[in-house]
Amino acid sequence: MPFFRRRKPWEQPGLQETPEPRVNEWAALSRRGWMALAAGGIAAAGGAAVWWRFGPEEAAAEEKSNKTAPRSAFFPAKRNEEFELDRPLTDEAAAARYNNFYEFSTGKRVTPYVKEWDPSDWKIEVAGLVERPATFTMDELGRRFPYEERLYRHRCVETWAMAVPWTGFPLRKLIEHVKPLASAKFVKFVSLDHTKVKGARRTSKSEPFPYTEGLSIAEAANELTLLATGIFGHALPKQHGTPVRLVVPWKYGFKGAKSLVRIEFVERRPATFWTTLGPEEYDFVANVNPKVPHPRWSQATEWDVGTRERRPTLPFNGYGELVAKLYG
Ligand SMILES: Nc1nc2c(c(=O)[nH]1)N[C@H]1C(S)=C(S)[C@@H](COP(=O)(O)O)O[C@H]1N2
Ligand SMILES: [Mo]
Repeated sequence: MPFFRRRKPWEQPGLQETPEPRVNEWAALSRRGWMALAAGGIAAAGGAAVWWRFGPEEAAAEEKSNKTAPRSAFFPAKRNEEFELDRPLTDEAAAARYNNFYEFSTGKRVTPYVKEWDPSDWKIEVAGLVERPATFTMDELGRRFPYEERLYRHRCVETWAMAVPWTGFPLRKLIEHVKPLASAKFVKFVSLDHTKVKGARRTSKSEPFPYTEGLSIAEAANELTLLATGIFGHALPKQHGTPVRLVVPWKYGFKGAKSLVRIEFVERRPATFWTTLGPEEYDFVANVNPKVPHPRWSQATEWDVGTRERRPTLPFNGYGELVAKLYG
């Protein structure tokens, strides 16, 4: 055994439990992010800003530049009142500034790195073991599958949590449209290829990009599983995974692959990003479970990225009634 080794990108402090959120947020910044933020904070707010945090002007400019332009006719969508929360919504700006998007940064402040990314002219391909493969532009997707809004809880495996209104549609509707063959047992989700995207992180070959996730067909067709195209009544900002991402609210957040370019119906369980990197930390099923600790921290409680309040973690993130049957 070497007596020290270099930290791999996924072993950075940002992935560990967060006993004191603000300290962690600071520690989680990659060196590159840390320097950019320090410069931004000082430029925006003069000497008054705490040097390592964003000033309000910088934050406002950032938010504006990272919204997906233009707001289309699909937003805001009508809220589906069936999905109620047991907690207040997380502050929109807080949720938009505490993200995981490893193609761009290993820190939580993703927004500075998505500025130069131009995701217009997006297409999403649906392929594999289906009767009717299809490719959709975002316009075609919105016209084919009417959007609705749902209030969902979100729980990251790192213990941070939020509660947000997503806009999108049940993945089940897309499944019905493409008609999977009987041999299709799993659905694979593939995120963008960031390697030629301006501003993206220079990732190493040992990181299994493109980011990939997977669900069993039954999980994919569950009423809760969404393809999300918006949040807080507008199109997804880049850092949240513009223009279309997966949302699986009873599972840890890493299952919700962002910026999808391909959905593929397959026979075998697909290899996925985090499960490939650390199967004992990030298992394929990844249902939220307060009783199963991460190897390095407890999952018994979680904290909201807006209020920083801690609360107990709920089994299946509170969605047991709708999904426990999948695992019985
Ligand atoms: N392509 C891609 N998708 C991703 C990730 C990522 O790094 N890359 N991070 C995941 C993790 S760990 C979480 S918790 C959620 C975070 O979503 P949010 O930043 O919109 O809150 O996105 C998930 N989807
Ligand atoms: Mo996560």
